[in-house]
Amino acid sequence: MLIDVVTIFPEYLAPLDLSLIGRARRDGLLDVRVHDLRDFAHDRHRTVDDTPYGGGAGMVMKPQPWAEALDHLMTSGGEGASPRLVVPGPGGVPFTQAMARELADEPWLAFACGRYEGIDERVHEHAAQDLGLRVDVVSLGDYVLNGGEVAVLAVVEAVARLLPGVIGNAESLVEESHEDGLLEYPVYTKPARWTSAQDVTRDVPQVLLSGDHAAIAAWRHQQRLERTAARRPDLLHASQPAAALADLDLSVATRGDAAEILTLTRACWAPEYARYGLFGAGTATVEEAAAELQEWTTWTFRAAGRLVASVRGRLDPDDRTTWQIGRLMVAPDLQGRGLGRELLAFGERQAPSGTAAYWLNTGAASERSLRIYRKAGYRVRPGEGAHPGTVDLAKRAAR
Ligand code: 6GU
Repeated sequence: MLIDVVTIFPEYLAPLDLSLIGRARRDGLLDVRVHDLRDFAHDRHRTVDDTPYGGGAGMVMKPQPWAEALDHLMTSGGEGASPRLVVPGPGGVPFTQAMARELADEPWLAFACGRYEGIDERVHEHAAQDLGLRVDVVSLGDYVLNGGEVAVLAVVEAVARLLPGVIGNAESLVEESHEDGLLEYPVYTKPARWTSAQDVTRDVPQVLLSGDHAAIAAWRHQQRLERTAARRPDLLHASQPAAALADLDLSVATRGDAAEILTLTRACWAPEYARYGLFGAGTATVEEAAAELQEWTTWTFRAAGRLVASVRGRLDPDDRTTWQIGRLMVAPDLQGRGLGRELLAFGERQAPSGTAAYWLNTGAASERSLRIYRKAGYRVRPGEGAHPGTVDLAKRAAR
């Protein structure tokens, strides 16, 4: 792969001589050429920027040096060859592992590092329309850097490590965060028991020492789900097509569903946890989630295999005429489509005949849930509910 970088700070790209990328360059897997934009300015001060038309803070990079730099790149490739142009900037599309894979398939990439307030917009048009380049403005994330150079270092590293031969072990590419949409599991090395200078002893999780490969794989998968739910709930909810309850696959939950139910619980309750600082409240572990499956009947609804909704019910242990409904959950990306209301009606229909009342419990400040329940005919009982910070609601059952 050939990589060209145009910048006013060529020294900024020096790290590309180091480590895996440096070795890939020496091995001939990768050719990186760094160009000084000022070499394409012709005045005595090698000026590359000027004040913005329309006013505003800062400086804008002039079209002429950029156009000449790009024209120069075009003549440096083979006959008919042209690079794909990547322009790093905070206003770009988010750079992802998927884009890294896409860029890794290109034979030639060029990076245009903007500084100041950015590059004159006509340079983008010139590159796309006059030179026929594919141009992607790419952002590392929602924060502002001083220029594109650091972003180029990040993008080149993410791309170069995907090139055949750059990393020895192909498996180490697959088994990692973002390659399959989940974050990585926690890792440990020797010693199995380690004591810090503060005299706290910590053991490596027992399962990793067990030699039971299936158990280890299951534990790691569970860790990945929990981490992703806690740190990146957005990754668990890639947008789904509209769904009504009838379109989803219904089953009664068993032990094997406990981990996913816990993940759904966290995803649904994360906003409440954040608002009330309750993190860690409620069901904490898969074991607890599995134990609760024994005390309640839990129904799961899946779309394309993914658990997207769930509800549970049981007769009140202290009053066998009251049907308790709980954990009414709809995945965050499917909320606001009436699924919650449908789920509640479904939960009521599961009550045995002879049920005199339905009972629910929810966060005292959970406006969205309370609205759904009130609309469905539930009334809030005075006083605190079954758990701190909650209220109980009830509704007479039609007999
Ligand atoms: Cl790619 N460039 C700049 N200047 N700022 C950024 C960025 C890129 N990504 C996030 N912030």
